[in-house]
Amino acid sequence: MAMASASLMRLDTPISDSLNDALRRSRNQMKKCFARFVENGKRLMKCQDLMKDVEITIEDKRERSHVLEGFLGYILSNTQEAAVVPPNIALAVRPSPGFWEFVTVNATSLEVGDLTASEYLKFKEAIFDENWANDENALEIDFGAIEFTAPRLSLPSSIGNGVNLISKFISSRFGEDKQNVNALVNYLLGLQHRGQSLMINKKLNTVSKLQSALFAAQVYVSSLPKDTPYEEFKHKMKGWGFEKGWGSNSERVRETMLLLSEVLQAPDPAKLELLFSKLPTTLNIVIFSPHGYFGQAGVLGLPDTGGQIVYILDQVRALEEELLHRIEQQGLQAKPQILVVTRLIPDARGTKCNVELEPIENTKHSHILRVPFYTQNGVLRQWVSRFDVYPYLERFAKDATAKILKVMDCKPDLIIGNYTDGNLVASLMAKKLGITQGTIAHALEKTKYEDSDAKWKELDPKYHFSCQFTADMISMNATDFIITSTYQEVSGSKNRPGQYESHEAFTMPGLYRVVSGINVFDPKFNIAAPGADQSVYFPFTEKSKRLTNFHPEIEELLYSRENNDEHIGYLADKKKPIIFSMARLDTVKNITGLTEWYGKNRKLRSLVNLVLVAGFFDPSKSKDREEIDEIKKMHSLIEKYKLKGQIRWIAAQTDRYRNGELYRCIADTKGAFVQPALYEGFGLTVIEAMNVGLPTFATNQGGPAEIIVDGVSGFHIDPYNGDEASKKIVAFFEKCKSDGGYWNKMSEAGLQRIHECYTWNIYAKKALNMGSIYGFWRQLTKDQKQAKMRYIEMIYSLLFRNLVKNVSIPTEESLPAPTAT
Ligand code: UDP
Ligand code: LCN
Repeated sequence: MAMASASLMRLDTPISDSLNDALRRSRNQMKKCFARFVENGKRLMKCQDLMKDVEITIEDKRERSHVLEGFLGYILSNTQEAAVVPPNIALAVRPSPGFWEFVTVNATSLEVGDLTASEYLKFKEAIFDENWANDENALEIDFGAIEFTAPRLSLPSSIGNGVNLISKFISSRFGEDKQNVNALVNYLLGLQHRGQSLMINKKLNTVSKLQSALFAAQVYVSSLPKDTPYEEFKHKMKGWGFEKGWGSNSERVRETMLLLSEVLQAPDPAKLELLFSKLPTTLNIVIFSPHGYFGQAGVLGLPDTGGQIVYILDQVRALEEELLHRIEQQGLQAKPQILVVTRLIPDARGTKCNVELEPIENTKHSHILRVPFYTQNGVLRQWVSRFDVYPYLERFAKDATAKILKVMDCKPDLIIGNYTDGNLVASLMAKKLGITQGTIAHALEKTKYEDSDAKWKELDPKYHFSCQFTADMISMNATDFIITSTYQEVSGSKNRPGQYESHEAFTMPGLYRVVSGINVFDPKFNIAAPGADQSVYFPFTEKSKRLTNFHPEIEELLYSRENNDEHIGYLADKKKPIIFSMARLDTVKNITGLTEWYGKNRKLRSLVNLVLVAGFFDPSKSKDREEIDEIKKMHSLIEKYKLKGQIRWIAAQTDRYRNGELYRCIADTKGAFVQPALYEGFGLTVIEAMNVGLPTFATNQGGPAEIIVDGVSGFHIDPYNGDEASKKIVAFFEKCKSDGGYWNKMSEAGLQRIHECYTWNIYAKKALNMGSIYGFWRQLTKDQKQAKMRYIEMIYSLLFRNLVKNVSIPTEESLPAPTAT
């Protein structure tokens, strides 16, 4: 649940006046409705609860739609949450993404009052902890109070377009004050590689000296044949004060010089953005992903080890390729280095997670560096859940920093964190070394669990959300830029707040109240969607590329009759199309939900078989709390709905090449992929399935709702309405029966969507441009950043460190028996 404080976005005209009028016009009905809201006993109501009560109270359909047609309907349908504290009801209204309004309505008099975010949160707290709500000195966190001069976007449609906006802000600052142009000269003077200056040296330490030298040099390079190598005229350049990095030949040098001259003369955002994409600002990158089993083989599908690893490894390959391309164009001989830093797990269970340095496949210079977690007793040997990693992170950050500096033999230019733990460690290291930082969440847990903030005390023993949300808030604020996969990740959709938006204002009664945690209108947000490795996930129609060597194994995997360690259940009718899903066996992935929908829908069962790749079958072999529950649930559903003969449950699969072929074999059956998650941050399996040409049904909760255009490039399903979801799947297969071309049409439309929007090359270009431009922006705004960092340091030292003490550290004995993987 998120809402804006005074420093965040509100509508120009407060809603209270119009709401007053609207309530007056339907006074009798509304009195009954508000009385019901109070009487029904629910203290924290969601939009659907309010609507249900209205439906019960105003029974006559025509009368009801008359009341709801106007402003009242608009307010109630945009209310995300209502805190009922009789006789008042406080409404948190979200008229559009990122915009919030708070009002209170007295249920007896229907009197309306405006509320600030802080006041609204206090109402809400009263439901959970009355003393805390009344404590005048309860801790309030307000980043908006520090950032009151920071530029903000104003249109929801601009959210996620940060680089674009930052170029505009920089341009206007150049226009306002020449001092800011000097900052660019200083930035260029700071560019270096292994102690060697790049672009310019100290000779050109003022704007006017740089402009004059650029003028002279451009006249000279323009007179050279276009392809003259830089080496042939580097002495001449040095004479003016120029160093390497302008381009590999005279033409490129001329282009870059012209761009800089134009920017110095009259700043223009588009030219500025282009200039920064050409500067040699980034040669060495560190990417943090501490938790997991992080490896290149044998780890996928294990608890906590899914898309984040796939994403990072593909990301590294794409970034290295783009870096090599840029370095070549810049005329440098440098070797880019990318280090993915994760934890070293001595009990590696057959994986390479106990190896300190491992080259990354299909790259030239990139490595995984593993650094152990320490406890008082020495190195922590075993895997721990991502929810329990907090006690080890501070020491990990320190050890990792020392190790990285040694392995790289220089400071990195950019640090990118992944997920809560990686982002926190990245923040600690970036602060220590003064380096540009980017963060990636993959998924913020807060929106995955209903009321996870307000009910934190209940959930903390299992999930340690007090640590997680604090760590997330620290790194969201410390970082220079944030990469997100979709728009919805930042600010959601019309009806659902975004993952970041849910951190704008929230409360954890008894701990702290956040009135401004992150602002989704901050220009640090950038959407750069990942892709899928197209050498692995290519269309099933590309017959010559098909990995037919896997076919006998896949045939066995899908259709053999016996149960073994890899599969249970069987498919009696091999001719039916298959609906397929593959995910970690987390509650949120809702694989059990899909099994139940299938079990309940006779028609669906008669049309298709169900194949699932997920987790293990033996709960005693799992170490993960949620996975154990889900395994048990799967077995009971198979029993309850008598699914044997129609379901194949396959254990977690670790070979992505074979998985790629498995998706294609499912496409051969003219089947479909179903992603039923209760919530999905992005959803790489959705992209993988679409890349092979498998028609896809995916959850409407989260990233997939944006990846797929419903009914055009696939289908949305509502995971909270299984009957409707399974009917939608039935309708598809029935239509395929009556219309011979329909399956192919949907398959091709999915592929088209992928090619237009989801490739790694587009991603790498965007990410490197972010590193470059935000590196300069942080210099330009360093005073404000310093003030904010001080605030963050206090939160870290006084809050976070204490919260971490509540997370227990496992002893060897407390762990279940090792899992045979
Ligand atoms: N995956 C896999 N084997 C499994 C389950 C998943 O290889 O048993 C892969 C899947 O192909 C995808 C990733 O793990 O590449 C899961 O990513 P997604 O974004 O769908 O979900 P996450 O696990 O990150 O929440
Ligand atoms: C984590 C998730 O939960 C998925 O939704 C994403 O696709 C994956 O990371 C990669 O970003």
